[in-house]
Order: sequence, then C-alpha cells, then structure tokens
Amino acid sequence: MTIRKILTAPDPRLRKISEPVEKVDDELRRLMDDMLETMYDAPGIGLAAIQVGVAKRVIVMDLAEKDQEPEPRYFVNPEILNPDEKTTPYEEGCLSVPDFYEEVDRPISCRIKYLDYDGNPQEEEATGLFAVCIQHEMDHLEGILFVDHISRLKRERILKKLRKEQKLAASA
Ligand code: GNR
Ligand code: NI
Repeated sequence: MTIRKILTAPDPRLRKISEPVEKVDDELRRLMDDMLETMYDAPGIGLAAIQVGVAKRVIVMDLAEKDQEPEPRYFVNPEILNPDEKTTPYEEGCLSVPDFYEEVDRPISCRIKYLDYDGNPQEEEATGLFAVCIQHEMDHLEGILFVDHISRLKRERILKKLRKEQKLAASA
C-alpha cells in the first residue's frame, strides 16, 4: 500500500465530477487500499478518490474511535436515497481544506446504496457522524467542498489563506 498525496483547495482537480466505476477489480481494490492508508496517515475519518487526484466514484471511511479496532469501510458508486427533511449542523473539516472548521447543515439521516470492496451491492441507513461523513464524501464526487455550504465571505477568506500558504510553501 502507498500513501498518496492529498490535493488541497483551491486545486481545480477537486472541482471535477467523478466518473462511475465500471468494475470492482483488483486495480480498484489497490486504489481503495492506498486511499485507506492515506486517510489513516493524514489522519482523517473519510476520503474520496478525487482527493488523491482520481476522478472515480470511490470513498473510504473509518469512524472507529482511536482506542477501538479499525473499521474500514468502502463505498463504490454510492447513491443517497430519501434524505431526512430535518437537518442538523455539524462542525466539519476536510483534509483538502486543512485546518479550517465550520458548521454545515445536512439531512440528519439518509439511506445509502453502494457496491462494497468485493463489488457486492449494499443498502443501509446512515445516521449521526456516518450520515455527516457520507454526505461530505458524496459532495466530493460532485466537485463540492464543505466551504461551498458556508457564507461566501467565510469561503473566500479560507480559500485566500490556503492560496497564500501554498504560494509560501512553493517558494520555500
Ligand atoms: O477527517 C475528516 N473529518 C470530518 C469531520 C467532520 C465532517 C467531515 C469530515 S470528513 C474529513 C476527511 C475528509 O476530508 N474527507 O473528505
Ligand atoms: Ni473532505
């Protein structure tokens, strides 16, 4: 497994719409393995393929607490079904928007349909942090970042700081 580089905003690749996966094969599993290792290394609780520059509809996640056994989860071609009309705010962060945290409102629960690591179809209910995280990751597949859900002023301020940091890093 290989740790891949995580793209950070305002990298234009993060704005691409990811393509459906045609087949869950060993090559795709290699990508998912790399994504999981990259996510654990960061560390983060979820990662979409586009965050490592691959525009495929693939997400990995692990919501286990630090003192628990790891619970890696893989979502290929995920779809959201009947999201709850009720929304709730959660303070979100993103590995592609490092060190910024803002409250985002999202449906409190939803059903999700996807293919698992072996390519088998699955359907389940997502609530709590799972619902927050899967919706955050699904946004990545559409080129959407959590900062797109906050005020334009806050978003521009964050993106400007990130742009500046990247310029400084590039010149060092
Ligand atoms: O690690 C992550 N934590 C997090 C916290 C609150 C809401 C969403 C997330 S996902 C984020 C990892 C990430 O950027 N996934 O795309
Ligand atoms: Ni993210």
